[in-house]
Amino acid sequence: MNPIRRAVVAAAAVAALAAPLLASAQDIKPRLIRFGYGLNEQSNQGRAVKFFAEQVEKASGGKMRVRAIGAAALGPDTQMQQALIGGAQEMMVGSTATLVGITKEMALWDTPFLFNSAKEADVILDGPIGEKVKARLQDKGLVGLVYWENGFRNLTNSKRPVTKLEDLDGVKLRVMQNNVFLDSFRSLGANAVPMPFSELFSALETKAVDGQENPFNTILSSKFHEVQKYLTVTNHVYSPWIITVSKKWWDGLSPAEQKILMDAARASRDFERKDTREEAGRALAELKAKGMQINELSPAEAARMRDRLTRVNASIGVNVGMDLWNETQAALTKLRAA
Ligand code: TK8
Repeated sequence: MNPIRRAVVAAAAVAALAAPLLASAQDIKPRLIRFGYGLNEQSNQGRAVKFFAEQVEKASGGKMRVRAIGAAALGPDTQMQQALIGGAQEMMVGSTATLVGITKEMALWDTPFLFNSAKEADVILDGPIGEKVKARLQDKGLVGLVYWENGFRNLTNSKRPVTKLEDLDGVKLRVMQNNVFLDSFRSLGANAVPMPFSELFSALETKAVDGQENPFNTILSSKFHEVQKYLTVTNHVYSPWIITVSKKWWDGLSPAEQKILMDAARASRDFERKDTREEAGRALAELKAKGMQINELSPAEAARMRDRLTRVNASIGVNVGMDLWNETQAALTKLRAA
């Protein structure tokens, strides 16, 4: 091969190698992603959003930038959901429970005592049932990427120690904007009031409400221990968070850009669950050290509470659809037998 021809062949080879790289680089445009969330920056939610942002920036060579906006600065969950649907905001993470007004199937996750362990939650949420529920968001203008762990919820209040059902009588309890939670706590005798999370701290502080329920992590990171004296370990329901994207915006992304977001979301899920579980493991002791009085329920009282709470199950089944309900129960039975 003469030198000229060799040079031409070499140049062609370089071009052939570079072509896919160039194509994918063109497929990734400079993007600014407004990513909203409800808790503060120091929370497990805040840490995981930061992790997600770093993954996206790394994978896109700095072209896709995530602006993480916490503490409900873009509004409570329901307001951000509408901003995503309208295309005024790109992404968010929040409770599945606040999505029930958009996708009724999300209420499946609000079923009291649905999961016995985080392991069960992972299998069902990441499996076909979780995918099916997530997919229902699509025709409502949202794309669900992955579920994160909010966690098992526990009860706090400033009025009195709750060690039996009757102690909840007349306790004014903030719940999420969700009928299953409303019905659940009304059936326990509490005076349940729906309220966005962003208003909760000051409502507790001013005693507009007496109590609330959230995972240990959130009680700690939102400093509820400063305004709540009593904590009862109820673990009454496992709460997921879900990352959602504006479908309007998502549909305009290239496959390469969508892949970057999906990969980062999956990585953030693993990071978030690990981080959340580690924190939950020490949060209870920390809350105690900060002055909260911790009450465990006797097995008999736990059973009474469980019995009352699971009375709402029949209506959840009807509401989310009996097929989905039965499929979930069957999957859990199979999982528990394994
Ligand atoms: C944060 C909320 C929170 C939830 C609640 O935006 O509202 O009590 O548990 O995590 O989604």
